[in-house]
Amino acid sequence: MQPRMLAGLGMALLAAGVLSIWYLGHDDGAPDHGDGHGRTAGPDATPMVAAHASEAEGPDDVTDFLAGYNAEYSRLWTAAESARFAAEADLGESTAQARGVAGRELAAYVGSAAVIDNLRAMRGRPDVTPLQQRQLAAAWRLAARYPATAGESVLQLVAAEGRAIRTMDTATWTLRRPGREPQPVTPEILDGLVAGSSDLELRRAAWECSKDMGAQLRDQLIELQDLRNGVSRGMGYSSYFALQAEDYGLSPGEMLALMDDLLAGIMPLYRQLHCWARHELAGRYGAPVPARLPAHWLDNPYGQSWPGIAEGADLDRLLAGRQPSWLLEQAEGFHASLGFPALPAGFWTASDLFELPPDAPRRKNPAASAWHIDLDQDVRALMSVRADFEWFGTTHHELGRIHYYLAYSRPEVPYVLRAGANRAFPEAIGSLFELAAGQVPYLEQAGLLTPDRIPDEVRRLLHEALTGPVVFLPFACGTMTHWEHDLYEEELPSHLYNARWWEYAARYQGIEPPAPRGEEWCDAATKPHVIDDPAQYYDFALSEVILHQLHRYICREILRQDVRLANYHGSRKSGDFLWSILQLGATRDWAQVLREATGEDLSSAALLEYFAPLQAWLEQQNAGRDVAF
Ligand code: X8Z
Repeated sequence: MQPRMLAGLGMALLAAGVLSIWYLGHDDGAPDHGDGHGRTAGPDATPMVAAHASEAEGPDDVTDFLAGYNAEYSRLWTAAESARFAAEADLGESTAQARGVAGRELAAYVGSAAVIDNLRAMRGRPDVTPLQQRQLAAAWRLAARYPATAGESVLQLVAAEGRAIRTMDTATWTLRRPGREPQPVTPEILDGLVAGSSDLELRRAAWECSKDMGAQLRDQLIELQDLRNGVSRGMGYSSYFALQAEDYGLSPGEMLALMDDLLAGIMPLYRQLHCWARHELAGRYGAPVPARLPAHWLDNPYGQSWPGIAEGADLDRLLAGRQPSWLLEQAEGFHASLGFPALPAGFWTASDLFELPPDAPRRKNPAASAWHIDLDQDVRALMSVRADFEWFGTTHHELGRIHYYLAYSRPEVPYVLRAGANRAFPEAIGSLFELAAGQVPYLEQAGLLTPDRIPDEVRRLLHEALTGPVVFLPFACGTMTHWEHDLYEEELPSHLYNARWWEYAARYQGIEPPAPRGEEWCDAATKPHVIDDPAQYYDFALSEVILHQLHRYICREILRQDVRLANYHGSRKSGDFLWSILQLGATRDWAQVLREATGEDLSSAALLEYFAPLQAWLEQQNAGRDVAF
């Protein structure tokens, strides 16, 4: 092997950490519910959404190849996920090494020349059945991330991703304030300095400090742009963005059109909220009302969320005195009341659910995650549940993901299609149950809310809009997705990286930097997903829109309740409706499934209906003001 190849392989070994998560993207390897007692493999009621049509056997060679592929894929996935779970539950070098090895073995198989040669020969053949075609297409996308047929380029890509991730992980942060000594800080210290501060000079220094890393990442992003596009084009895609968008069955242009359609829907509400926020913050900072929001006026350095402007009610007090285990019992009882099967016993023994004691011999990832270890009945959650309102919603979210995974863990769904209907669906389903968990009638039924403690609706909607989808979509569908599209599909030249980023921030978010940002910076690269979860940020936005469309259908057509005052608990019909979708996995086109389930194509209409009372209030607050930006 050429010395360069050895070096590359060495870097690949180091970067193996990249590989060990590549097959999940930002998804957390979520599992789904076990088919314990209760509901059988399929829904009790007539499915609202048809399962994929049963098919005549396909050609023997394709049937045999897919049988072998699915068996090997599930074997290697199980090993990779088991190692990844162990590494997240016991953070350290040895578990990270084992995770990297197992992740690399899965990547090596799905991207192997033998698999690619078979796929290239079989996909698109007229005698292949539709379900076989979906499996071949899914396998091709998996292969296209790190295809062995790309030879040295893949090693360079893996090494480059490893270097960029190491740059992010080892970055140092220095706060520079006029007339003061440079101060070494951490992201947490910066957050603490900014939250609640009206010192605009400090806020600007902190914001600029958070952008320093971009200058270090700029050249590495240029390399990643070239390598990711080169490898994707070798697999027949027009760009890396095209590879990622194919998960939705969309071309790059179609994905941008979908983003723009969602933005067109949300913009009237966003402009009202933006105008209100500009006046609120100008008052708070004693500054003139600006046409655009200066980025350092906001606590989040990308403006993707606007916490700290209008706080929601303190709902943690609702959980006072409850044990963390009660939150899990309540969440599982909620799903059982929908008719979902009980979780397998193994869930409760293999999961890692509560905070570790301070003297524990290990540390674990504190973020909540749901896991589908074997793409079958081995489902787990990794959490650190505390008795507070956020964890009340999170337990419903993660168990919702787990119910999703197990719903399609059935013989009719091949292993390679045991995934969400698209990348956004697992997050959409988890967040749908989280939304349901926060609804007043459900909280009252759970014994957490009494009529005297019901939070003001507009105040709650204002907080949800500022920290949720209304502020998030312009960033996710606008700035992030359009910029990453240009980076890959249009090969955005590096001397335009920053100009394009701030052009989009102004156009879609109405946000501008505190001072002109030259091309010596690379502010886009300071958003970690640009480096380590690339060209799929729209998943988060689509999950919000999907969940609201499902929620509105359930409320309108099944519960006959207000979308802001619903109680799913005990509604078997809601459970049957959702189960008919969940059990499909990725065996059918997501857009057809959503249209069949809700009677409409994906749109922001349901999301806007949910926030309608807030829009009316904002219009009243902004009377006489110019809402344009
Ligand atoms: O990256 C995430 C999750 C990991 S799946 C924490 N999110 C995006 C972000 O932080 O920018 C969730 C919201 C959007």
